[in-house]
Amino acid sequence: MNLTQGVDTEIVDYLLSAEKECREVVKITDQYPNLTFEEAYAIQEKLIQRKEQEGARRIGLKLGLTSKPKQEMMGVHEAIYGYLTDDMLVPEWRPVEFNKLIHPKAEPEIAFFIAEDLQGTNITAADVLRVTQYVAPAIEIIDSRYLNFKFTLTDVIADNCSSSRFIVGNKWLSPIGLDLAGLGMVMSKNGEVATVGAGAAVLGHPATSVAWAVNKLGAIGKGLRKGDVVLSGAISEAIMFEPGDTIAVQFAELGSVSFSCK
Ligand code: 0L1
Ligand code: MG
Repeated sequence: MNLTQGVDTEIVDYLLSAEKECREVVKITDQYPNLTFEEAYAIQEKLIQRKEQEGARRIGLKLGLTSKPKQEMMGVHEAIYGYLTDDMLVPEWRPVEFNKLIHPKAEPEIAFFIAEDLQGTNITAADVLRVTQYVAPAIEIIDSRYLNFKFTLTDVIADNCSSSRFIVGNKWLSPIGLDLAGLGMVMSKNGEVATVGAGAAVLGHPATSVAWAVNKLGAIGKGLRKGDVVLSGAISEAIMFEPGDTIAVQFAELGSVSFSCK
């Protein structure tokens, strides 16, 4: 450990107050340049535990940096994971409140609903699909707490991978028989096409991405639990939005999901 005792708690306080007060802050590696991935995940865990102490419930997992272009941009070869809590879930009919966020961006995702516990270190995409009751269209709102959305990998891991909100559409399908890699997607802003993509943008197949996270968790004795929801990773780049905007994501076969911002 490079961190002296109590520094992890200070960092958690720093990031949580930035989130609560909706203000961006200088990235933590400016002060702690030698922070390791393990330490960053330990800070993330402490941050989620603090949210739990304050009443939030852990309801699943999210994957980040799952596209090769984004990994190359960050100079990394691996995805990252963070946790979803119940207060991040926005019902589709409720507007997203801009004044509770810092500099949000929306990205299209496929959500997995997990029907059985899944833990291990040799988990495959087939194992993930076997325990997935439904997949559904989703939008993740990422809102890095760092100045100008600029950070290193350790910064973003500690910041729970920029997690902020997510919205799930109302069409839920069994993944059996669905070509999730070939599934086309169009994201629009106020009716204008903003980005397009297909499920394969997520590490070749969204279930491969979920399997990667389960194996990472397995290495530290953790796993997915029955009832978890998993956001498998962005299918295209994220787009900015502001009050008055409506973002919609339309999938072939899997239906659509949208939100309005007020
Ligand atoms: O969910 C994501 O893909 C975001 C991961 C963190 C990187 C970012 O904030 O762009
Ligand atoms: Mg995401």
